[in-house]
Amino acid sequence: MQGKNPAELKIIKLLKSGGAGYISGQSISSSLGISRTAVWKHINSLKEMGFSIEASPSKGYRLGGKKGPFNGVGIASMISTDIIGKEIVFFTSIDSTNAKAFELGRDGAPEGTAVIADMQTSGKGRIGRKWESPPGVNLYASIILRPGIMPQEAHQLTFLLAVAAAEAVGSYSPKRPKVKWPNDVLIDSRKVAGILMEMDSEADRVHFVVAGIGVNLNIREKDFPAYIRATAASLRDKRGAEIDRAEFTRDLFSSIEKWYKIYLGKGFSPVLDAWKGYFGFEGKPVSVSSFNRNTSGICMGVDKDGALLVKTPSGVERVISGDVEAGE
Ligand code: BT5
Repeated sequence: MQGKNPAELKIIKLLKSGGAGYISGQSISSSLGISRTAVWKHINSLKEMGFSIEASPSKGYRLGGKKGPFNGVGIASMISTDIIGKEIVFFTSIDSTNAKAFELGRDGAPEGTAVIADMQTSGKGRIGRKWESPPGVNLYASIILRPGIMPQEAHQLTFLLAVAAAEAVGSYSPKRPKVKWPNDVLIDSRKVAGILMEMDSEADRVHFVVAGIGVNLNIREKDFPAYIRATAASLRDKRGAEIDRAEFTRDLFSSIEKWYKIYLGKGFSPVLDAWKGYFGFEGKPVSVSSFNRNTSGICMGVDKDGALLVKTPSGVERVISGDVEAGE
């Protein structure tokens, strides 16, 4: 884990607030209540992290034009939300951000704590599947939520995350993304983001939910492992330009927070309505595999709880979990 250094984050925020102007070492030292030498040391460590900071002996310090690094301080200095990502726990490498967030959740980490990693060695998909998580290119994030809901309502947060992810992806994509029931964000029918919700609960109460999200930001499609090359998409390739990962994280977290506040205030229905606006399967033939069952038919949309409705020769079936494929 990268050491959290509140002084460094404060210095970056001060420099950002100064815009193109210089801020004197003296004013940084007095607003943080630390010595000028300590300021100088922090500035050096920020430079080592990859921040471009210009120093002038007479005027002080200011931020250079280069974008900040993708690390705990770099991301935290961008975040403008009240809840989501208020606390950022960053790793250059970890097995799974979901596993770590679960551990932190059990230890009582506050709502909104976000675990983010540059790479994952055992990134998880649903039901024991794998999430490809190479370094230096994508976003892998897990957020702890404590919404005070019943376990049977927790799946609603998957829809919430999918809406927020589609919204954030959409603001970088020339094409409007679609959502695949229940948890994928697609561009041109290929998966650009996946969501994994895990919860800690007792019979009638959710203690916390870990909302995990992986977004293929700057990976090149040719670099995907062969088994997903035909089904995965990269936002970089769709957009034709690099995406700043810290900026994307800021935008994603703002969207999640916006929808989370709507959900807490007004319930699931506005979230589901927004989700339907991204859903591309209604009226189309689908085939859904869940556990030991396959259901094929025409997709009739989703009901008020988010269950998938599939019209089959024997009637309309209600599917509550599984994987959807476009059918014949
Ligand atoms: C998901 O599962 O889509 C959930 C993915 C959640 C990943 C995030 S990253 C941060 C957090 N920490 C974790 O450990 N996980 C979460 P599922 O619907 O089961 O899809 C998994 C399937 O997608 C795999 O079996 C592959 O076929 C495919 N896949 C794997 N990596 C991919 C990638 N990077 N891009 C697109 N498809 C991928």
